[in-house]
Amino acid sequence: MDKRTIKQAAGLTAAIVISLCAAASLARAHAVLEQREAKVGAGYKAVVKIGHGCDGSPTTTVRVDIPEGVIGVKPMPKPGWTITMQRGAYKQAYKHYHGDLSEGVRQVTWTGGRLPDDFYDEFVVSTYIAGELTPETTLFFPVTQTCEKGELAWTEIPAAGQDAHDLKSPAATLKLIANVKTAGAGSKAAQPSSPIQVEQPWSRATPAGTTVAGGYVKLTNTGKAPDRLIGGTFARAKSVEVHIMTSEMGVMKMRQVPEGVELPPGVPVELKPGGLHLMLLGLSEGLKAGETVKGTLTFEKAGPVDVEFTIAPLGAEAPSAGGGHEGHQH
Ligand SMILES: [Cu+2]
Repeated sequence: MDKRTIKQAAGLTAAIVISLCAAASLARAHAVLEQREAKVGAGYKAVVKIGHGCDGSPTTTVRVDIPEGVIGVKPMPKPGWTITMQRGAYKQAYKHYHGDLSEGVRQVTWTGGRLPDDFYDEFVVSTYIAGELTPETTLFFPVTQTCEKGELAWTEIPAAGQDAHDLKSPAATLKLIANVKTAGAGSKAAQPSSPIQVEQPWSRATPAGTTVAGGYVKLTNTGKAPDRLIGGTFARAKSVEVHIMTSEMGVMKMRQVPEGVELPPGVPVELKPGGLHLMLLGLSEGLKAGETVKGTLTFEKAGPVDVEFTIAPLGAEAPSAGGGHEGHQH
């Protein structure tokens, strides 16, 4: 809010002051991305919108920092502006169309132009959102706008648990979403007609203080095309991962299977203790035998399917279907 607005607002009631502030912050809109949602493992055209100068002064430089995991960066040439790119190493290698990338463009700067305060412009970069990034997380694109007089740094990134709305000059945000292909005809009605047959998802009662549990289920792909179990949700868990237990030199080891579980047509696949399983991570409260907990299973093609996990007794090797199987407990 500029000084003039503060003076005007000073004599008014609190309610009006609040609405003036809202209007003022809208007028001084943040540097934002046109498209604020992007799929992981897919191309993304980042369009940075600059809607005003620095307190009336024309914009002469726009600099965008490229977040980790945004790869294959290529700015679109912009008449009247000179584009410079700073390259650097990524924290890890990312899969891209032509093989792994471990370095690339980390910053793009447009200079030499002049964008008067009364005009609006877009600064465009073609990118690819690495498939290794996690859906339902947010990426931050810090944008620095230099003007003939002054500078605006839209570079604030919220700390864990902080609301981005509380920041004075937040970086542009991009929400990541899962790259789930729509399941054939009538995607809304996909669930009842999902070709994946789901048999009794279950988990086990957890000892006191445990915050992880295994999730098990038998899946049969009754469709004609292969599909893949890529994850899911569990009402009482922070996140769900696909894991496998393997015996290496007689020692049981567990590792994540980021590519998920292949479901070839017609072949039943069982997630069970000691093998493939869902890892239910960050449980908000323990699981008790006899409970049911809601969740979803997410398939690459069939999409998300709502399920209910039944909780079997501690140490059970199979779901307690109908309650008659207690004798199998070890
Ligand atoms: Cu596990």
